[in-house]
Amino acid sequence: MIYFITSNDGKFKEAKLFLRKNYNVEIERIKGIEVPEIQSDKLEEIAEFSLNFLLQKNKAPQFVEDAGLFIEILNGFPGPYSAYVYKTIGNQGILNLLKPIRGNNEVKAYFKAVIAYYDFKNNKNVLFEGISHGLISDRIKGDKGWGFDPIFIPIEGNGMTFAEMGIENKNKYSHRIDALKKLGNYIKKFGV
Ligand code: ITT
Repeated sequence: MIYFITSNDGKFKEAKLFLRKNYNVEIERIKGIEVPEIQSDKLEEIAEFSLNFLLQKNKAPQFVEDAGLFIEILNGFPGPYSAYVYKTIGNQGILNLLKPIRGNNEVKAYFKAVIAYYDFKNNKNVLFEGISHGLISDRIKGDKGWGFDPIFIPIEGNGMTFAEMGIENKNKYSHRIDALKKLGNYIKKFGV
């Protein structure tokens, strides 16, 4: 068993389903831990900083994940600031920003997730990265997801947003799963 420390229910559910089904790995969550997040334009730095903070309190097999949505025409915005931007302007705010500049063109974007895992056996941090490429929809579509799911259409998703496809299908294409596969394979090879 390993801990996934996150305040985000959507992330936790997706990871739990995937790791149990594919790697027979159980994850648990400790609620109520306030993890400070540094301001940085690198997801890797943010994730590792949070992990190191947790390790000072509890040396246990555990991981954190930092993720963001990078929109090409906005030079990668909101990227590492995604949680803040989602809270302040939300999906409609992103669509409003894009409206005057998108014309009839596709708006390319990708989600990226970085997992920072503490390998208890070998007493070291290991990072795993995952990416999902896609497009930003011109309107909000679907009610099955969370965060930016209703405006993100993964390349392989037949035109559906993550929020239209639901967790099982989102888990076929998502950045989080891309990173979790690497974590799962690492655990398979080296144990917990
Ligand atoms: P933690 O406690 O794990 O940090 P958080 O929600 O603050 O939870 P992040 O700092 O990694 O997570 O912020 C990532 C933001 O990017 C998140 O709040 C969403 O707005 C967006 N995001 C990341 N992955 C997403 C996904 O799979 N679907 C939809 N939105 C996503």
